[in-house]
Amino acid sequence: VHPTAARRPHAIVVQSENTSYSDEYITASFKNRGAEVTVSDGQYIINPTVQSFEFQTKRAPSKTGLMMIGVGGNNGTTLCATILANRHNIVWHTKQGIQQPNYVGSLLRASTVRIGNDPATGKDVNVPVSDVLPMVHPNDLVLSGWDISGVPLDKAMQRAQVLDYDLQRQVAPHLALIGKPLPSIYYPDFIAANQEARADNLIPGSDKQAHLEHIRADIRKFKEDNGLDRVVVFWTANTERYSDIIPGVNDTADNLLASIKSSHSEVSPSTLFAVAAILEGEPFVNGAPQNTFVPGVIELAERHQSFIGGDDLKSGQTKLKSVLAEFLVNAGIKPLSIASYNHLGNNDGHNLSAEKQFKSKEISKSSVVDDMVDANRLLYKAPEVGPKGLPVGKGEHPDHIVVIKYVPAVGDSKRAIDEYYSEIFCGGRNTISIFNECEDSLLATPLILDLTILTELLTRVKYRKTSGETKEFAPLYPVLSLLSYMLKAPLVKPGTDVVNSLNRQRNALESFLKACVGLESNSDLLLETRIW
Ligand code: NAI
Ligand code: DG6
Repeated sequence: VHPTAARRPHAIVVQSENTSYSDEYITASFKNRGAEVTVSDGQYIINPTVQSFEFQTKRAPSKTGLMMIGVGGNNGTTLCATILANRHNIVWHTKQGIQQPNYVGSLLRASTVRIGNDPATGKDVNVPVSDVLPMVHPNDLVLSGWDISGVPLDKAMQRAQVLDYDLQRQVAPHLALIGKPLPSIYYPDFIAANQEARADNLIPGSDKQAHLEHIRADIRKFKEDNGLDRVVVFWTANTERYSDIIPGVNDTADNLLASIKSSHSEVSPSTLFAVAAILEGEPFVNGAPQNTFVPGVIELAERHQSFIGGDDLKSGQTKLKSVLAEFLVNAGIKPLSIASYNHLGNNDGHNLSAEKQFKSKEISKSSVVDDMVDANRLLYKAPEVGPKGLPVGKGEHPDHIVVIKYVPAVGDSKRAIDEYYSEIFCGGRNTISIFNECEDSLLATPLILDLTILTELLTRVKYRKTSGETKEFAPLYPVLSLLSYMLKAPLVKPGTDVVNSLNRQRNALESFLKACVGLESNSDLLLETRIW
């Protein structure tokens, strides 16, 4: 057991008839309150609804492995090095002084949630988010992964040029023990041609079925060798181009499996990794923007009840945008244009300098303001209604452009400039310009940890409806939209709305964690402070 792994058995104990504890489970009852709204004669007719549920959370966190695809890249090596620095309590010298390892930037390990008031003082009581339910500690993750580049991780960390020299120097021997990434699959058509020089660590051949079996065997072996209960498979490799969605090829689970058998050219490496994880019953998270989750993958995940989440880590510029755009629209101010530019000089930037890979990133970076705009039809005109009563187009929307340029000199220190140009009172105009130095991999790494740890937790949570006929506890729906806070273009259950607002995403997550221990959702009503 690592020294930092010592944990209290019950960080939170809820004393209520809604919550019960056994050695194995925390069980909590929960009322899901909503409202059904219909429009009649220009009036909104609202019927409040309530459904009763129970959540059952297995208390013991799984012994969890994290297998990253792209482990030899900037994110992969930064994550491995910083976990090792935390685990071995490596401190290092910077020009400012001595630096301790930490998990700053992790929602789970470095932010808190309000759980109530101290009756003696009336003050809020806040606890670390990671204390609400039992979660894996990042130091305990067992690390491995694949990379098309065979450079061992200690050298790959140096190549990434992210961490301070003194940390690199001390952590290198620990990283060297992980050694060389597992060989991976490389289909040159999916990533930029400028990546070819890295591709020296490949699973031989071009038979996609054989590749799938190889990856599945890697996952099984890693699990067995390390006595793991759970392996989270995480794509933090290069951004791929979009795959074409072709009827008969990748539109259903069976067609996709057949296309893998026939080595169809439109099956991407990331889709193959997702299928391997699903067939092994292990969760898969996509940290990049491409459409790994073609319809056939989602159907396969449903069929195997295997968890998936994505797409694309939301680290710097887009995270700020999801807050700022919401702030403006919710303040009744109308953004007319959002112009987002950034330049960066790491290998991600090099790959994104190719048009098709840029396109994938452009799509994920552009969708992030849609729901805020759609929610305010006072500011933005709704779409016209067509002859069949259906909306035509998307309605009024701010102009929104995304530009990415590759400037090698700045390395991993991406510089992002955003201009928000808005209409204010009586035809006035307001311009907000932001310069944001996004230390790319240092912002992204804690998100990978949060996604991994939350994903593992969500595999331990089951639910059942208790209104009507009570059924057996069942796992959550395979698409883990509760991960949305960390993702630019959240994958959601087909047919349901995407929520991009960072506040709403966080609120959903906090409310869910609280519901699992029988606590009420977040309320800022604070009635006791408003009444005598
Ligand atoms: P990177 O280019 O440093 O690392 C990617 C690694 O993937 C490379 O080592 C490359 O050799 C490897 N790779 C490429 N194809 C592979 C395959 N088929 N199998 C195994 N390995 C493969 O990139 P970085 O900065 O680590 O980012 C990783 C991904 O995460 C990119 O897609 C990026 O767009 C995305 N991302 C990064 C964020 C950040 O702030 N760093 C934030 C949001 C997303
Ligand atoms: C250029 O934007 C490179 C990208 O990979 C980003 O660094 C990454 O997607 C993070 O983007 P953002 O918008 O969340 O800072």
